Amino acid sequence: MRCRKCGQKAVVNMRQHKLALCKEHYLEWVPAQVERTILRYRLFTHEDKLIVAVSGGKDSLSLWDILWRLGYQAEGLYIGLGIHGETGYSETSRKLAEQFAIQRSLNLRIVDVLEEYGSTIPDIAAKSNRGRNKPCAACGLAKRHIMNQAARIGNFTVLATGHNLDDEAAILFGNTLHWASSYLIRQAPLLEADAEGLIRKVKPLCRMYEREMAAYALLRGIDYVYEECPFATGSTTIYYKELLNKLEAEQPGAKLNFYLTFLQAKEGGLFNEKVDSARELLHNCPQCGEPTTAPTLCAFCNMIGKTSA
Ligand code: Q46
Ligand code: ZN
Ligand code: ZN
Repeated sequence: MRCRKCGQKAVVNMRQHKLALCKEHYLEWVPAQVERTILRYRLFTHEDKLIVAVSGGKDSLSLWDILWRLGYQAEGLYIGLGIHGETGYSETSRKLAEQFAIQRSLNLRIVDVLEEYGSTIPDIAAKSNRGRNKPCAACGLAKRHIMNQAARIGNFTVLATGHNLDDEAAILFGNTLHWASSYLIRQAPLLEADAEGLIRKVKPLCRMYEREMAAYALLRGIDYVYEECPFATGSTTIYYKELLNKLEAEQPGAKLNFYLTFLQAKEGGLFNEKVDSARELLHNCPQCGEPTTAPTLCAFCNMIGKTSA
């Protein structure tokens, strides 16, 4: 297999794009694809001040690397969840995120949940009855809260996350199975900051296959945490990813097509009449100042309150 650009030996073959590339051209191709997504969906410009949520995994670190190479102003945000597992998941991922930032002289902000709120995510989940077996609901709530708050306090204009095509297609598959219209309306590469105190959220890797990002991290020499969070095993999202991978093996490009035609249908007016009325009911949480629709304290402060009771 030869590189389509230079005829040298190809190291990556993408059946979904009918494209094979050598290392040098692959490392050029990926940032160019991400730039296309940024421009196509008007995610942000070079004037924006970005904060990238980094977990220490291949997607978020590669995203930060690409944004830096493309000349965007991007700082990192690492959230220490206090998840140990067998391999010291949180400790390893923090170390790799810090090492990545030092190597490129980039600024990494760290919010450690234990230091900041007195308990780790698994403890918060157990004490607040939000996760009997899995702390994922509490973890998701805490991450969304901390990301928005860090972005707002740091005067960032955009929060970028490393969701790739496989993540987005699996979420879309789940939302479609349940025809979860309120989620389908909001699933997009860009979520505008449409209320005071909320930050614009973007997913610049939404058109990149997980496999493409793994190849990018490997060829670029990015040292990332290989293990998934120990609580990720057995999740519905992973099951949907496996189903979609089976489909993709039979029909290369099916995943990308599923996601892109969904975005096109939305641009074409699907879901247009529905308005998200919850946005209109936002007020600021009296404890932390974050926007919330809850009647008094926001869901996060409520959850944290239960851990100290
Ligand atoms: S939600 Fe659940 Fe993830 Fe939090 S506890 Fe781990 S698996 S990290 S994306
Ligand atoms: Zn080449
Ligand atoms: Zn609050």
